[in-house]
Amino acid sequence: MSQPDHAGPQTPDQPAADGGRLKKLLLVGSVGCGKTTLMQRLHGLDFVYDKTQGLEWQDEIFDSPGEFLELWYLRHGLWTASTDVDLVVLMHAATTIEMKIPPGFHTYFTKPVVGVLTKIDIAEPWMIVNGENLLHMAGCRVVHKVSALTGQGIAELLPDLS
Ligand SMILES: Nc1nc2c(ncn2[C@@H]2O[C@H](COP(=O)(O)OP(=O)(O)O)[C@@H](O)[C@H]2O)c(=O)[nH]1
Ligand SMILES: [Mg+2]
Repeated sequence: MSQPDHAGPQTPDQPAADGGRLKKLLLVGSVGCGKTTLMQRLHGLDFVYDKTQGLEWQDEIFDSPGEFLELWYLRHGLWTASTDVDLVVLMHAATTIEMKIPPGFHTYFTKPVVGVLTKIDIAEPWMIVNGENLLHMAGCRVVHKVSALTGQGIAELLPDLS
């Protein structure tokens, strides 16, 4: 897969979270929805595209490969990882129209979930409504709309992650 034009290194232009304030998080979402980029944003790291190959963690954030969600036979890896966190962050890219997270998926976990809709900087308004609905169907009562790249919506997200 070729690297996208905007692949790093590129330093976030807004202050990121103080990693110490974050709950222990597990980022869950399909391939390319923006999990690793969000983690880099939250840690204030350079944006460097790097396909997540396995469960990776940095400070308080567990980053999972999208395949753990998309391939049912790998899904148990998400459940196992979730036992070690405070909060599961279910993520979906607004630019992805189809449902990637099964309806009611929050019941798979014994931990609270929060929804994060990414890529709102490049999505049409109807895509944002669609993505929000998909995350609500997945069981997220609260859905935050963000762009990990521009930082839009991150300040509003932080209190729910802290
Ligand atoms: N425009 C835009 N691109 C994003 C955003 N988040 C991630 N990306 C891009 O989407 C691609 C996949 O992101 P990545 O974080 O690796 O996805 P992951 O597979 O869920 O970890 C990369 O090229 C990112 O730069 C966002 O909020 N807005
Ligand atoms: Mg990744």
